[in-house]
Order: sequence, then C-alpha cells, then structure tokens
Amino acid sequence: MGLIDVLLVAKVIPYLDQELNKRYNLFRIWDFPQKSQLLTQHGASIRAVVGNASAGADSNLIEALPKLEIVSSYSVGVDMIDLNMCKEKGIRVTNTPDVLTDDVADLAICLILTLLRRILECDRFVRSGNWKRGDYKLTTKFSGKTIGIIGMGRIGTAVAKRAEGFNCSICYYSRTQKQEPKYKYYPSLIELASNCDILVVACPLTEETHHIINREVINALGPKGVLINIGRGKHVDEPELVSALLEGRLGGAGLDVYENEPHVPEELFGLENVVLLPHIGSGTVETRAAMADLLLGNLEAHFLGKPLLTPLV
Ligand code: 8YV
Repeated sequence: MGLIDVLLVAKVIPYLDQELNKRYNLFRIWDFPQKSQLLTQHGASIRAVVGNASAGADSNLIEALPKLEIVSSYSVGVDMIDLNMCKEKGIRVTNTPDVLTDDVADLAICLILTLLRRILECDRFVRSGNWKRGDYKLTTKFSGKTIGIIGMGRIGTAVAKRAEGFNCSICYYSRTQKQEPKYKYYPSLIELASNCDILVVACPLTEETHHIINREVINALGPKGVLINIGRGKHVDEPELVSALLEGRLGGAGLDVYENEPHVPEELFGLENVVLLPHIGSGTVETRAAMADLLLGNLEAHFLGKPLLTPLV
C-alpha cells in the first residue's frame, strides 16, 4: 500500500515538515502555482490537511477533497477551519492545546511589563547614549494592578496564575462563571473593562468574539487602561483601537496579533505606548517542537484507528 496523501497548507518548522514528508506523501500547497491544479491532480486522494493559525480548511477546500478524513492544526486556535462543515461530514479535527499555554501566558506578562515599564524605550535610551545626558523618566508599576481577562480557559487561567504572583487582583469575563472564588466574575464585558487596569484578550475567536473589543469597550478601559491581545487580531476592531490610541482615549496596547497579519497599521509605529510583536505567542523552540509532536501523534493515531490525542471534532 502506498503512503497516505497529506496536504500541507501552511509553512511549519523544518522538523515537522520533514517528519510529515517522511511519513506521508506530502503536498505543499505553495509548490503549486495554481491551487486548482493541485486540487485537480491530487484532490481526490488527499486524506489529511495540515494547517496552522493563518491557514486551515475552509468550506471550498473541504468540498474539493472528497476523501478528507482529518484536519490537524499546528495551533490551538482553529478559527481557520470550518468546524461545522467538518462535523457534518464526519471529518476529524485536532489542534495543539496545553503544550503552548505557558509560552502564550508568559508572553502576556512580558507584554504588560514591557509596556508599563517602557522596556523598549529604556533600552534605546541606553544604546543611544542619552543616559549620559540625564535620567530616564519614571514608568508605571505593574505589581498590584487589576487584571481583567477575557476568556478563563487554559491560557486565561495561566495568565491569572502568573498575575497572582505579582499580587494583582484578577477579574474576568467569559461565557460561564468558573468555580474559582479568588477571581471576580463580570457577566458584562463593559463592566470588566471599566473595573480593570489591564485587559487581556485570551478567548478563542468565534462569531461571538469577533470584534469583542469595540469602541465601547475601549472607552470603558479608558485613557489609563491598557489592552493586551494574545488571542487573535480579529478580536479587536483595529481601526477603533488605532484611533483610540492616537486620540489618547486608551492608555496603551501590547499586541501579538493583528486583523490582517503580517500587515500592522502603520499609524502605530510612531507610538511609544504600544508594543508590537509578530505573532510569537507559541514561538519558542521547545513549544513548537512539542506542538509538532502532538500534531504527528494525532495523525498517527487517526490513521492507525486509535483514539486521537487532542480531538476537537
Ligand atoms: C501559532 C497560534 O502562531 O496556537 C495558535 O492558535 O496562533 C500559534 O500557536 C501558529 O499556528 C504556529 O504556526
């Protein structure tokens, strides 16, 4: 029996690419100048799609792959996959939860500290030799602040635990109240934003959470408030965020994700109260390797008829 046909729709680390190529008959979407050519030549035999946070399996791709059995995402977020269609057609879906939780939560705290303590400006101050001409201006204390978290799932909880180490008060907004009396639950996002210093977006992107950060929420957070986005760019109405920052209606923003990656609104480039990262939440050598092993384990389990390691659908 020949190797199983697998379609890779996003670039992944070399280790994962090589392992997939060793174990399967791998088609890389970018090797085909026309997607239609790939689908005409191989669409009938592809049994698995591997994607990531920026490319998954939409309804058109799923329709074009009649033998598709599984979509495995090299990410925890699965907003690029048509989950309803997968459910309807009995196509399995896996992602890479847990292994990346620490890194993403670490990065949320890193964004907060970088922003509040103005680490990037301070570094430039030293490198430019300006320290010799006087001391740097005072910054903002993090310890003891109130953190509002949107989404108290794996990542939200990990952010909360870390923030507890900084003696922060934790409050949150999510679909359901959790069994955690230490954290204050707000059933209204506006209430949460009005009552915290730092608002962290840590929920999955769904139809309900698209643009969950809108003008009203930004205004509730206010000129002293700070927004941290380690979720998805589409959680935030980006033009509203940009105008709030330019007009001083929001205190600052630490962003790892954007609405139209890798495009970042250029109006933000000149602002010192903004920290901009290139979607590196899970981007450590250790975590990306663990994500790769999890993805490979899921595919192996599926094709051996064993239970999936991290089934979503
Ligand atoms: C990745 C992510 O950036 O897990 C997610 O949802 O956004 C990320 O870990 C990406 O999928 C890695 O290629």
